[in-house]
Amino acid sequence: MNNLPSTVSIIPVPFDRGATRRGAGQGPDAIFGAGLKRKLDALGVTYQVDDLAALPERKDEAHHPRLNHLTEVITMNEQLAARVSALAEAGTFPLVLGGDHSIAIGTLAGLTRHYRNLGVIWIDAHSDLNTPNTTPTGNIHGMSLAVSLGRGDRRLTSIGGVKSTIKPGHVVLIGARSLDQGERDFIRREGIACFTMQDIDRMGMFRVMEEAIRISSTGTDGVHLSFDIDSVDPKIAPGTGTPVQGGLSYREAHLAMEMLSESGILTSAEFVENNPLLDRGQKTSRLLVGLIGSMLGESIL
Ligand code: 6HN
Ligand code: MN
Ligand code: MN
Ligand code: MN
Repeated sequence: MNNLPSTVSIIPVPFDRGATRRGAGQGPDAIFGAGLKRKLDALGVTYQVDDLAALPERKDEAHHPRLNHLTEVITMNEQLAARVSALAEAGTFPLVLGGDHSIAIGTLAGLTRHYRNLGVIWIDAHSDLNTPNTTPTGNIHGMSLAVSLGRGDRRLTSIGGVKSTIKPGHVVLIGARSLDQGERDFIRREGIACFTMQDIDRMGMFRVMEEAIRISSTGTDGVHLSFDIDSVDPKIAPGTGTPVQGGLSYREAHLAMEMLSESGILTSAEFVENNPLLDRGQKTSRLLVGLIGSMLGESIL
């Protein structure tokens, strides 16, 4: 079974101002260093590498309470939204490499300029549903999904200009095990599908993914995968800034990617929060290359 997208547009986003710990900005280079191109070549995937790397990192002059590095986050995400929107419009499969998870704001803003009813599969230890009113840290990588649902500071929700809004019923969270109180309230209030680690323990990853694929692809015209590497257990993926124990196993993560590949529903993806400064050798970057391979059709047999 092989549902390869026609052309994959790889967009490296060397940005880490949405998080406290620096280092995720070196995530894209580390994924290339761990053999991403070799993997895609071996799979026969047609791809091009886009260049956002030359982006100026604008200095934040003002202080924004509860919105750390707001200026840099806006500058980066406006440019990312424009690129992603153009690449989706051209009919390619945007594959965004982070970078911290605040870049999902730009990715999703770009996609929703193109898709009117986008489904989102969000695999993460966290839910990134904070707003300036609920955030415990002020870090924008903990707010990106809320922003993409139209909640939070207007300077963030307006990124990407005229676009459709993602509907809470088209979003699926997988792997959650560290939620802030405001995020729990958000999930309940909006009725967002959330498969926690406990659900994965009880149902098994196979059934969870069947449900996630059904929910995200029903009534939608595209499905985006937002994969935060901290969803995987830190023993297997140590190179990440906000690790939480009790995460996905190596096989659970791969099974999720394999099932997404077989389903053929994905129209874009991003892999974020890879921090090579915190990695043990290339362990986490290599895992990411493997997961991207599985998502793009690599099979065991
Ligand atoms: N991520 N909930 C915490 C916060 O600061 O809002 C952690 C966020 C982590 C974000 O891993 O993408
Ligand atoms: Mn199209
Ligand atoms: Mn995240
Ligand atoms: Mn996370």
